[in-house]
Amino acid sequence: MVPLFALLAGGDALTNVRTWTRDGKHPERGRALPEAADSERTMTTDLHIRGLSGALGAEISGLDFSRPLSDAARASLLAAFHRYGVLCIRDQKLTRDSHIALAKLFGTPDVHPIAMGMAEHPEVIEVRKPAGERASFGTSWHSDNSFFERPSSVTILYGDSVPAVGGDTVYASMERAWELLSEPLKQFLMPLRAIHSARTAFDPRTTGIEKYEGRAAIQYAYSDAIYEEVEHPVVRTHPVTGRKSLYVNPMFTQQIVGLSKAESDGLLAMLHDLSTRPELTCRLRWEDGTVAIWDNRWLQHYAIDDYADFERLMFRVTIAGERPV
Ligand SMILES: O=C(O)CCC(=O)C(=O)O
Ligand SMILES: [Fe+2]
Repeated sequence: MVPLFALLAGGDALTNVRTWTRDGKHPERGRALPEAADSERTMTTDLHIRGLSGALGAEISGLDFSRPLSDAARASLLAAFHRYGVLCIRDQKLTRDSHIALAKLFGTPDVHPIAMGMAEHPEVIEVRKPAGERASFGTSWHSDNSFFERPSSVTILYGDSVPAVGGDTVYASMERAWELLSEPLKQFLMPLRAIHSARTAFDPRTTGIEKYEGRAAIQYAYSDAIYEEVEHPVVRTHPVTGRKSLYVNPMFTQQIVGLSKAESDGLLAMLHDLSTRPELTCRLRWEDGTVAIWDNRWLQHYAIDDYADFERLMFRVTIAGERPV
């Protein structure tokens, strides 16, 4: 695994993020996910952290990704990442190289088999949405690349130039979704596996042939990868935190193995409704220079397509993950 994650494996690194209430008392809430004090300003050794919602997500200040991070800043960043799931860091100026260097804190960058990387930087996907067009990249609920045998663990997305309003990204906690299920349903889901494939999202007949013919701002490569199928557990355990989460998403999960199509469709639809309730979400508003870092192993996200008149340019790197278990 990634050596830096090993820092956290001992379980102590979360103590780098010290959360204090306004009256200076440490709130002992007895649960692993964001504490209720998230709505307040919280302090770490190096960073200021502000929760984005009661469920997940935090905005962090005190970091400059154009220079190497100190060991303490790196440990605090990783600790906050595992606690909040999605981190929002503003006012950064990332080059493609510094973006890749930042991504490497989390592991080895993927080279996507379908969405083409940049000529000089194959690990970086330029996500450009021209003015006057609808957005199409990530515009429904999903966990990045869950159709890979080893789905992307982490995504690092950089907002280069974004509209003044619109184009937010919404995240949902699939750990909270799992925690909220009844015991009988948990027991039923625990041993199940599901088939994931890129075919509905990337089939040129649904996603548009022009992306495969170099006639669109975003470029896709046509290959068998679009139609391959992989099986993953419906409930997975996070390799670093040990916490469980639901691991199905409407973009890539095709069917639960062993159930009829009708049973699977019904069950997936119900799980999807439960796991994207507003109470389980947070919403990230982009500015030029915002970096978002999120964990695909316990989050889903949705890129909101509400800025047709405006251009939006993002750069994206994902990290090769592990086989879900
Ligand atoms: O453009 C966005 O806000 C997110 C798009 C997306 O789903 C991704 O980069 O993985
Ligand atoms: Fe995505």
